[in-house]
Amino acid sequence: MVVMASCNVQVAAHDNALGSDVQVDFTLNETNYLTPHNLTLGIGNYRFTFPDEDQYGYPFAHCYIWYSSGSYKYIKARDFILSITFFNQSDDFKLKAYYHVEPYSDKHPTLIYVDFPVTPIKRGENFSVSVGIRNVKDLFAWELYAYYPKEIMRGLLISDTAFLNRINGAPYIFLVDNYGVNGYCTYPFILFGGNFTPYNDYNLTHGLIHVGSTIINSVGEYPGITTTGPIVKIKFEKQSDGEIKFFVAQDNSRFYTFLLDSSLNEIPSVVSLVSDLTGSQIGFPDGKVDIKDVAMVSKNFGMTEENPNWDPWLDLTGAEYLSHDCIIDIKDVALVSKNFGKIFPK
Ligand SMILES: [Ca+2]
Repeated sequence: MVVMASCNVQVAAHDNALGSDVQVDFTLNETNYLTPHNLTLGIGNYRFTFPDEDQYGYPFAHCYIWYSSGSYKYIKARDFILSITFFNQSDDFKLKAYYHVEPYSDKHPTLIYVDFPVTPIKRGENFSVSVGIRNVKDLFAWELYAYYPKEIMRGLLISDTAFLNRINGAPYIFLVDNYGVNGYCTYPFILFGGNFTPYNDYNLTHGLIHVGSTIINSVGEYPGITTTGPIVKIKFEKQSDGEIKFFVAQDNSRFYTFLLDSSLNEIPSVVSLVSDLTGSQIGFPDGKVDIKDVAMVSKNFGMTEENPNWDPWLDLTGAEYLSHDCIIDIKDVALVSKNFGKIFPK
């Protein structure tokens, strides 16, 4: 390793709504600068602060450090301390703040995904099934209607993920159908701890999950959201041998799963597995995870949101499971690969 006493740093900002770099005022150790700005930094601690919005009013999303070695580091905060140590970071790098990163592409449908455990579950073990949404725009409310075979799996807990609250901090309500008695609800969402019991005895063969959630608007202050992630998690116990199944009721039934935009129109969606990215129609899930899905991620390996062909549909996961970190790397390839061979509905 080449040991250096200092490194060259370029500090920049990028707006992906505009597709170009932008000027923002940032602070380094209480001194103000304007991007782009070049620095020479020695060993030490440096406090960087980037503004909430860029000059066009687009919100801060995250920072990346791009090392000249080709490695990178994701930083979620706009205010952080960067420590430069002699032996492992004395390498030139670019520190970049990104604005307006919306995980949405109109080349793909909105996906309601079901995320099953990747490894086999033994009788007596607990496991979770998550239902989430990818590639949605202006989501204001959602409702899930789903069934599971009660002899094989017993529902233990329904957990609210506070999905509609996560972008604008909007007040919202999370409702659980108490199956003809009274609905349970959370408002604010910690009122009942956000955990509920599933209805295991819906009929002779199946248990039922019927939950919904909506933003509570206040004179236009809280619009619909554009994001990705789990909307609800359900914990089960495996009760007998047999395959785990989870059926999401779709729009051919009386009760069904749907999404609403902020004009209260239904948002067209498809239901499949989290790793189902494509099929015979490119970019449209086909209910199975095969080499088409793996190839689609692999073809875009290394791409970031600065690339003009950036496709957020392929950004499945990050340091945190299913987080949107704006780079297609080995974590994304690994997630699809782990689900290779899975089909939906299963
Ligand atoms: Ca597929």
